[in-house]
Amino acid sequence: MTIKAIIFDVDGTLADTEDGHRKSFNKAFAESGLDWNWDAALYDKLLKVTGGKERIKYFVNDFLADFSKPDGFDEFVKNLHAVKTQHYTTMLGEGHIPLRPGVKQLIHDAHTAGITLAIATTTTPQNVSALLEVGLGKDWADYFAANGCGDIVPHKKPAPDIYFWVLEKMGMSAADCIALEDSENGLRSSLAAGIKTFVTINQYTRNQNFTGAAGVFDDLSDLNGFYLAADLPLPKQ
Ligand code: XBP
Ligand code: MG
Repeated sequence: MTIKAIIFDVDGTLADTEDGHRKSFNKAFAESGLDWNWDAALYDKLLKVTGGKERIKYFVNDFLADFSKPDGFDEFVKNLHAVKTQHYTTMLGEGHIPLRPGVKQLIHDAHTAGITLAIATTTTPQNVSALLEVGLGKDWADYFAANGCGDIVPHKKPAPDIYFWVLEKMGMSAADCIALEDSENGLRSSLAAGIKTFVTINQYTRNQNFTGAAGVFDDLSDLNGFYLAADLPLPKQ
């Protein structure tokens, strides 16, 4: 079967972003007068829940027994998260988070070969723009036939909703595509949509369960090895 499309997760897959997210959450907490601090060990646990707003709610509900929620808690979380997004996109705009090895080359090679590209992420659309504007240039969106982000679907990963949304947008079936993910939640999402999935691990996800993945790699620095494993007819250019 010829692969017609590659669907990319963003956080952890295109770039090692999670510590940037974590620091931006902490800046937003401090700026809002909250004494919350998410260190790497705690953040590792909080990553069980995808989506920044959902993650804040998970923290409050499961880790902060004594916190009395303000009236309009949803609005409170939304505002806190907007401050976080502001810090995070500023950090990206300053070029602090590069694309992972091989990612840019893969996108160029696949695009040149006429393979359709798409994004399926739980993160906020502004975050994707800020990351890829720096990583791929201001015309980054021209590479992607579908850009599935954040709140566009009701249920975030590990639910398959975002992948179904992207498949529909591309007008393709799951069998035409492969997905690239970095986490167990992401893998569950793409597999539940019926998409063959390859995983590149990172610091936060290396010990997760990747049963069902078509292949697990440290990263894409050996791009030709990945093309071979994924059966992609791409010469490294
Ligand atoms: C990773 C996530 C995201 C980010 C935070 O998603 O779980 O929630 O940590 O993003 P993916 P927001 O790997 O699917 O891209 O704060 O913008 O929600
Ligand atoms: Mg991810």
